[in-house]
Amino acid sequence: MPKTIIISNRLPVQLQIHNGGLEATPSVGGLATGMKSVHSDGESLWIGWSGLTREEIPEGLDGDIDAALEKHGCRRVSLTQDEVEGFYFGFSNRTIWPLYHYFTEYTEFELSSWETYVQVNRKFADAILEEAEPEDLVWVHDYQLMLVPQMLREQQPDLSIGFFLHIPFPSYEIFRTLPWRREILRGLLGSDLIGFHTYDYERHFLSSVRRLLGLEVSFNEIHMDGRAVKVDSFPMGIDYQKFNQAAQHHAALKEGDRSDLKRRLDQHKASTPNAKFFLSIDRLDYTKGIAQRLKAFEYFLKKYPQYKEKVRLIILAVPSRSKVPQYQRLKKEIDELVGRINGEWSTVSWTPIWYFYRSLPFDNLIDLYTSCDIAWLTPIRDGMNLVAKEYIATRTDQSGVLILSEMAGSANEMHEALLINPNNFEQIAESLYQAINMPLEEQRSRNAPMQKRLERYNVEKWANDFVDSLRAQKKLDFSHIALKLNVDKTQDLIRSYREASSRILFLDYDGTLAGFHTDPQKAEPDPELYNLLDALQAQPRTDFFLISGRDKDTFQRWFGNKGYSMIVEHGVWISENGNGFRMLENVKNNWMDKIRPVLESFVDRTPGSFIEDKNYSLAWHYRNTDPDFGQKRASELNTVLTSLIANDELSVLNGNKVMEIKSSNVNKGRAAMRMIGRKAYDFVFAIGDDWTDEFMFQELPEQAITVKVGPMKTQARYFVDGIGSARELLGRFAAL
Ligand code: GDG
Repeated sequence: MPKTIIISNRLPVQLQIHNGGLEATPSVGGLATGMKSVHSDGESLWIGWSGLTREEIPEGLDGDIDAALEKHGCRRVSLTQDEVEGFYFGFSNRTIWPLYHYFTEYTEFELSSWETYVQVNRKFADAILEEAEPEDLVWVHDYQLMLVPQMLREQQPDLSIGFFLHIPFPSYEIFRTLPWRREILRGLLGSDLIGFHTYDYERHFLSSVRRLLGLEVSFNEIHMDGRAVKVDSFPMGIDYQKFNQAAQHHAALKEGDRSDLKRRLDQHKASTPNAKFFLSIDRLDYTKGIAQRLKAFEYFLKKYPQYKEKVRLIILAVPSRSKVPQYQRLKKEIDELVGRINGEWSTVSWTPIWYFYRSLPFDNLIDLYTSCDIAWLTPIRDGMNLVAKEYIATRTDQSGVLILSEMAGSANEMHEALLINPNNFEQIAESLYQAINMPLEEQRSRNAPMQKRLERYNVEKWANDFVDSLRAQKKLDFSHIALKLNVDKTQDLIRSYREASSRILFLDYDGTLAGFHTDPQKAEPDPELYNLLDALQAQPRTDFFLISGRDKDTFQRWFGNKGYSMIVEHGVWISENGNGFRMLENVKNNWMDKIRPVLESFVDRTPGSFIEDKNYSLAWHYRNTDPDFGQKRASELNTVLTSLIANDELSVLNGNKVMEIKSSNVNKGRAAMRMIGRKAYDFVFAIGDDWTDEFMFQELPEQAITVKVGPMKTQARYFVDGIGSARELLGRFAAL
């Protein structure tokens, strides 16, 4: 039975050696908590680092470690101290983590860390390859393993590979500063499906792919190496039932069965019934804005002194990455801030801040969630923030107020919370005031819809959605697009070609026989292409047409003395066997003076774009513009033109980085149909790469062999990878 292989830096259990024996504790953190429920059911294997370096493992303990991990469905990747330094504390946490959270001032670019990152990613990939069968599904998690998908793809091209990024993907302007930006993108693109928490992260990623790799993105799919990579957003949920039921269970406990923490919290509540508890829970990380929260708390106390002795801030900061200097500095800063604020504001009966620097057991976490009136979660940047969701899930009576940072991914789904900008202390103070004074009814009306959503889109649904989407992507492959011309099918084609008594071929030029050039006039034919076309021309049973949107003068210059047959400007002009061009369709061009100024205004405002003036059509080229900007302008132009062209006489063709306006009654399909009607052809073939060729693919009879160049959505029956394969196929026809 195919299995799911989950792969992340850390395993869901952490091993520690205590008094010579092994101790397994659950890992803290969003990823481990979330995926645990997925891992627990079904056939699945989790591969990751155990938390112990090679050097830390006493001799003879390896077998016990493996056995302990196997009990949890886990397999470890063994890492040395140096590898953990360079890969985890180095590249992952001093380069990627700060960069992706927009902390550029903390970002270090160390070649040696990068090299270790590559080496360790290779180790993870090798560990997967040892276990993976071709039918298995591999789900790679997070920023520590961004090169793994490509490493797997190279070794096992048919594997289903999904990748999910748990942190933000930054805007292009930030991402481009990374010296290894292309390597990272290529690493990720080894996947079949790449998931992000929000659409913004997805959008940033696609923009970087377009700009840095120059790959074509159509909607949310990237086409490369004959594969389609899908990019989508899947906002991660929580195990709602687990949190909700734990809260219900806690509420039902008799006093004697409650935890010490809960009893202390209850005592304080009882002694000052109107007092409010603010709760802040995070890993101790500079992205979480804990220091800013402390300062904002003090600001609030100064602004609203009436709340002195009436509010208390409970901070749980879970130790994290304490070997990284910024984290050590942050810890010191927070210790000092808590000390100073408590020192300045405390009274005999009141300490404004309760500060826990440790990881608490799950039940204590529930005690905190259920006892605090206001959850104050205001990260500076956060991929998602599951704590916000967990807080809402535990509010079984629907009371409680969530103050949430706009910069957390979860803010996209939790509109009913009080959303704030974590840098705006004034707004934070106002929100705290509003939260303290919010009537219970309002609290409930805000929390109820959030609970409903969290219950429905829980972590299981999230994981299933991702896995279903990955399976669908793999199954679809290109069958929805066209069949790839494989070796067998090509043999069949060659046979039909050989056996046919009369053949006709329609060959598009740009993007099919020749590559694109920044200046279209420079995309002239090379000697190899002339040889190929000459050979086809010499075959007595073959008629072929170069069929193009280009102007007739260019083709006359390039092919005029060759005697090839040509159809240009999408079917306006035809030249057969070296005779001059004549009009094939009767078309008007009196509309051009009206449309040209519109295109000119777009040229002025879109650096790099230009107009190609043909006899019966106008084309606006935007290949040389900034890709995102060009795309944006193209859709703007489309809107403008659609409103200008109110009748059916003109149509707009969206080609490959070109928009062309021409008479509606002219297209390659119509022209090709006129040609095949003139003789009884028993082999009809058309090949092309863009939208203008789709007219041929649509209109030619069903038995025609239609071939798209490039794996894109098409009406053609087959596709080939690129110009090289197109020429190779024609070369085989020509050799017969
Ligand atoms: C990354 C992204 C994204 C916390 N303290 C204790 C404890 N926790 C648990 C919480 C929660 C998890 O840890 C923290 O999750 P977050 O989402 O808030 O944050 P990160 O660890 O930074 O996670 C984040 C996440 O990945 C998922 O994709 O949301 O943006 O940064 O589940 O309950 N659990 C226990 N004791 C604690 O003291 N038992």
